[in-house]
Amino acid sequence: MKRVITFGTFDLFHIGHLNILERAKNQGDYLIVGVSSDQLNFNKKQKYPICSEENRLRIISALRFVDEVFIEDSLELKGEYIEKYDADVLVMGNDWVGKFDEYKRVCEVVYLDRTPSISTTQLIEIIKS
Ligand code: C2G
Repeated sequence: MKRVITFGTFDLFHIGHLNILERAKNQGDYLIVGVSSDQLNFNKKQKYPICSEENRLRIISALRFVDEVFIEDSLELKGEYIEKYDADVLVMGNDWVGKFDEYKRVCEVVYLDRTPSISTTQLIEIIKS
């Protein structure tokens, strides 16, 4: 059984999130998703996501093709998470191309194309205007 791991904030869940998770699952048999904590997002962007980590985690865990979820507390712990969850494949969106190549030592690393023309930031801008 091939175990796949991926990470993300998944704030204001949209079709780009759905596409990447579905395609991540298709890279193997069992999909584990690390949902970035509120604090991780604040540290990275100086703002909190709109939806709380509890709610983002519940949304992701309700998806048919997601098998397991956990809260990702730090971007730097990817190696530990890969080991802990015994992942064979790390999937990331192609906005991260090259950034996670160091994990090729421990598992397969796959970057998938993002869905064009949609993002949480863009949704926020449209709603605001
Ligand atoms: N995504 C996508 N297409 C879009 C928007 C997002 O494929 N139009 C993908 C991203 O590439 C990512 C996932 O959806 O793989 C989640 O996106 P974000 O919530 O923006 O998460 P991100 O900030 O990339 O991850 O360890 C990584 C961190 O957890 C943050």
